[in-house]
Amino acid sequence: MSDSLRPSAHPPHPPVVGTTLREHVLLGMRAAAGASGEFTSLLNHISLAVRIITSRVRSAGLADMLGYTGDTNVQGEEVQKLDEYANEVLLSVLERSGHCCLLASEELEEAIFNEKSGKYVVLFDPLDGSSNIDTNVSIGTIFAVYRRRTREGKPILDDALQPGRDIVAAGYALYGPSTIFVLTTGHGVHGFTLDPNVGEFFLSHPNIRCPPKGACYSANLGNYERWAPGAQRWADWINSEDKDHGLPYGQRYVGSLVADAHRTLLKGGIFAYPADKKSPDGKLRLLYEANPFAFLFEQAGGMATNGAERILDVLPTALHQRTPLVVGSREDVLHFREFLTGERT
Ligand code: AMP
Ligand code: P6P
Repeated sequence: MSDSLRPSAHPPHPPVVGTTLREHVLLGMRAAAGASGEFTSLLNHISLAVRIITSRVRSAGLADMLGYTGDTNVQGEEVQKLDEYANEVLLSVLERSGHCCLLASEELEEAIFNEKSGKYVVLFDPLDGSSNIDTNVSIGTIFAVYRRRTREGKPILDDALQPGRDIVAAGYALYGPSTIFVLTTGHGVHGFTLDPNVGEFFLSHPNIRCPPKGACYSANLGNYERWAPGAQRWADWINSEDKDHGLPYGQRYVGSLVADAHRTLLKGGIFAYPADKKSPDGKLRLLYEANPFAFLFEQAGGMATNGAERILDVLPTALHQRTPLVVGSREDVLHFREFLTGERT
């Protein structure tokens, strides 16, 4: 048995560059006392769905997958062909896995329940950033996995409405120049890059840590006039000249949460989508956008807030509820919160 597969005592599954995602997940199973293999199989099914989506995203322009289906989704947005396709792939692969008693997607108004299936709940945004699809800008898939709360019988909506702190796995795929799969199962954050010639993900970013402070902020300043005064003061501050605090920060904004959050996770800094007069509850979705990234950032030493409280402590009340989202380096997110609460003016 190769070293990379040898179960080790601590830490649970030490990452070794060159390890495949499959091997990494297998090490995690061996470190989880009493694991039946269902969770491992579920993660491998999610990886399969992402690889299938990748193949279509890569050839979208050729496969006449650009443009719109003419439908609108539960969010009232025009559905892109790739959105629909990615959603279908995830639903099909996860249903066939036999491990999911509940599936919920940004593309579906209602959750899908399967009382004959397993003990896991998967909430996902099948293709985030879809407005960028036709301009060949990076897009992504985001997911969160929970254990069902109800012990037996029919799963219920409450099984999906769990706080992010109870996540058992969270991750995303970023369909950029390469496809990267970033995953946490509560033992740190690890990134895997797809080798399209092999069809496997290989560990390329072991133990991702979000730097304690960054030098870049990511926000849609087009919303500035609609922001609360505290958020406006934060923006004025971070754009001001103050060499002692490394100001002004650079500004980067792709408009795809997965791309902006991934850069912030690796390089540090802050991504902020505050509430505004047009979106008083925020624009991003709590269950399958904010919570997965909040869990990932905290696992990587970063921080995630809605401006008032820790994102992972928010008790969900509806599948598609929105939230303000501010994630990034601890120091940068704390500064934002100080402006929003008035501690800093
Ligand atoms: P299972 O019996 O396979 O459903 O696993 C039970 C629990 O053990 C899961 O909910 C995880 O918390 C943990 N676990 C199992 N397999 C893994 C793995 N491959 N990586 C990390 N944690 C795991
Ligand atoms: P805005 C993409 O449509 C998305 O849902 C996220 O991926 C992204 O962070 C946000 O909306 C961008 O919103 O209002 O800046 O275009």
